[in-house]
Amino acid sequence: MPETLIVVPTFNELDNLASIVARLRSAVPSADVLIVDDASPDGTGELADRLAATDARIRVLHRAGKAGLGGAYLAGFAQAIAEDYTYVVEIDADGSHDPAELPAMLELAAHGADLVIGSRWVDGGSVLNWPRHRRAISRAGNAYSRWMLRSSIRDITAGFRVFRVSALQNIASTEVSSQGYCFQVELAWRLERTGHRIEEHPITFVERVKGRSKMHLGIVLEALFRVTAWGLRRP
Ligand SMILES: Nc1nc2c(ncn2[C@@H]2O[C@H](COP(=O)(O)OP(=O)(O)OP(=O)(O)O)[C@@H](O)[C@H]2O)c(=O)[nH]1
Ligand SMILES: [Mg+2]
Repeated sequence: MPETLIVVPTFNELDNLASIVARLRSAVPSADVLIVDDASPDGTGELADRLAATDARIRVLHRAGKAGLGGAYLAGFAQAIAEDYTYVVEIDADGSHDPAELPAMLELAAHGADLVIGSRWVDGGSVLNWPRHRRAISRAGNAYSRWMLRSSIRDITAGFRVFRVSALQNIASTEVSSQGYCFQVELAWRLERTGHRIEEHPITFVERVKGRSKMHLGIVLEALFRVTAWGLRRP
């Protein structure tokens, strides 16, 4: 039975993809890598095909156009479920998340965690090269979500994660509708609410050096709006 599928969503990551994939392959050689590219105009999809052609553990899912991070991950999760993987990993392609942390995160999952979050905001975690306003947005977003959703997760917006596939199946991922940070909040909160075991592993998050961020005000506002709505509806 295949064990671990690493899903790498990409949109215009031409300068980052080869490096992150090489680092993943050396950090967790037994894991399979699925690149989910949304028809990046810069040629990231073609580069992904070339990487896949030289390595049987690398595959590419091409989607027709930019349809958001949430949808890209749901497509990757569907593949992990269909092919009976035990764990599925989320990681950014831009180098912000260090693949060298994955063995420790997978170990926590092997010891029973249903979701392991690579966390910036627990003891030992940190962020490198973020301007003050990015830190403030992340900290405030986490504090607000913890309070509004009565969550005890310190970094609920984090995008570096290991999920137990069977736990994801439990929360009917087809109903997950949000994007961006909100997608991450929604998944973690649903698992927490339904009694799944969640652990946070401290990481050092490094701001991307190459390529452009896809973060924008709309993503922050969506999260604010939805977290508020979920919190108010909470029984
Ligand atoms: N397939 C796909 N990938 C996406 C989409 N939007 C973002 N991504 C990828 O998702 C990952 C995270 O996106 P980033 O632009 O780094 O966003 P971020 O990490 O929230 O923001 P920064 O910290 O500023 O980099 C990267 O690997 C992106 O290429 C999308 O619509 N489709
Ligand atoms: Mg990033």
